[in-house]
Amino acid sequence: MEIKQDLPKFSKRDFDLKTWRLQASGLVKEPRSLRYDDLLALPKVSLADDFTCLEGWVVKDVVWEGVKLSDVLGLLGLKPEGRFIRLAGDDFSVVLPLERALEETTILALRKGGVLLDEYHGGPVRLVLRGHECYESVKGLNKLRVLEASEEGTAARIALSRIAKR
Ligand SMILES: Nc1nc2c(c(=O)[nH]1)N[C@H]1C(S)=C(S)[C@@H](COP(=O)(O)O)O[C@H]1N2
Ligand SMILES: [Mo]
Repeated sequence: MEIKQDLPKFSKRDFDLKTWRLQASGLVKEPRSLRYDDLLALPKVSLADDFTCLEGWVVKDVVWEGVKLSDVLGLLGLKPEGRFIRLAGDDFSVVLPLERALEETTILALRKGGVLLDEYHGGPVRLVLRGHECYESVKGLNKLRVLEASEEGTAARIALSRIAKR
């Protein structure tokens, strides 16, 4: 396993914090778009973990800071029928059971290594969870949808097809 000093830069996704929104839909009491400032108003948490990609590299002890997904869902209110959640960027999505989404260590990261997430590392908001698969760390997260039944996200397929091409 190759040890990298920092997460590699794969692609650039531009964003503007003033117009950025996290669109929330599905089984929430108050479906609405959250602004970056709504996230900044929540309590900050941090999480340190090795980041291991299935393609065979690891970055040791990446320190993420952000807000708990459970606090974000607290702003929206969950309907009792909700069992799963889809978390997505423009082109990439994962579906998690709500129990996993509500864990203390499931965060929407805003910073990595003390620095605001930039357009190369999935800014402004990136999903990070304890013990995740690399592809579960959705970069450029801007949509969430609470679901009654599970469905397939695109993340695993996209990430695994990259490996198959190598
Ligand atoms: N939106 C989006 N997020 C993504 C991916 C992607 O292709 N698109 N790839 C995932 C995979 S497989 C890895 S290893 C990491 C890479 O993170 P990095 O670009 O910060 O190095 O992002 C994850 N999140
Ligand atoms: Mo990966």
